[in-house]
Amino acid sequence: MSSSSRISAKLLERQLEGGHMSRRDFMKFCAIVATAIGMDASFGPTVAAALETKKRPSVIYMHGAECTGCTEAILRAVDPYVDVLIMEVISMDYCETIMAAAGHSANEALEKAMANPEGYYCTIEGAIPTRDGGLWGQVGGETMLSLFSRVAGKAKGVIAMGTCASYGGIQAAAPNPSHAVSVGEALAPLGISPINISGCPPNPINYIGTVVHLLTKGMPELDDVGRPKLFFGSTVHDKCPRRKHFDAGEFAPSFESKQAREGWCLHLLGCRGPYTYNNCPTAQFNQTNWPVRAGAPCIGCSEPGFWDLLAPFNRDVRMKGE
Ligand code: FSX
Ligand code: SF4
Ligand code: F3S
Repeated sequence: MSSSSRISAKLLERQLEGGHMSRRDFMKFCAIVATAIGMDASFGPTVAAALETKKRPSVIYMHGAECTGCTEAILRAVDPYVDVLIMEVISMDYCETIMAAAGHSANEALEKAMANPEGYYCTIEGAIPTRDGGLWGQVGGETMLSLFSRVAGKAKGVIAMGTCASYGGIQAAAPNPSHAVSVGEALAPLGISPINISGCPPNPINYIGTVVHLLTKGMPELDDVGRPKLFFGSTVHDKCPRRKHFDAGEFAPSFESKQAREGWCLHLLGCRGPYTYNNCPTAQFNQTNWPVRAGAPCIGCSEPGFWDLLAPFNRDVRMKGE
């Protein structure tokens, strides 16, 4: 069984058990997220109490130029399950991928969410095309540039979800025909400086943890490219289980080699872990696996400019002398 079908099966099992959104699930969610944001799991009840004293904040989740992999990643979040986030912690009042409304009723849902007298937070996934006034990226006949300026401009806070929203991402790769830029760059004239949850896709725990941190402890400390240090404070290389082989000068000669399977370092096969800040080795994706453990090199997917500077898709991956 593939890991995605195993996760789907887990979710189905959970639905059949009718166990979602129970008090037990909520407390478990709080304990896991407490750990993710740097507290001991025993602080779960403290997180729960902090969340329970607040009305669930409204979140508007917008899609720009991207592949929807960020949403796909978060919809598959397991331990903590995403349904607890959506049903108990926040009120996801607009998200094109998961809402039933389409067409005019979707537009109406957005306007209604924006009219909420208590305000809302905005998450944007994807980059923003800016060429020709933004004409190359549109939603419902309005440019993403105009729409996101309207929505994010009124928001209480903005999270850029994924590397595309954080730094431009794949559609900003040379020659960047749509002049796609990050949320921070496109919306800087409005004074908007988002929290960047980078990764292509980002780890769902980094988004969930940031949302809960904002609601319970306020703004997390950010690094110099706008990412919460809690999740992006060390490099993939720092915590990599293949690191002892790097230190011993033991490098796998090919992906299919015995040495690669035995855990030798993938640096000479293009691994960009030493230049990449992310928590993949410790958080893993759904506590299941992550690229380097699966035998693939880190391509630096959480770094600004990775698509042109770090990713080895388009050239000889054996970088001699690195
Ligand atoms: Fe895709 Fe998100 Fe990459 Fe980008 O992820 S997984 S291209 S970061 O905006 O949907
Ligand atoms: Fe570092 Fe990559 Fe080698 Fe791991 S596989 S030790 S991240 S260079
Ligand atoms: Fe991305 Fe590297 Fe982690 S490619 S998912 S930052 S191992």
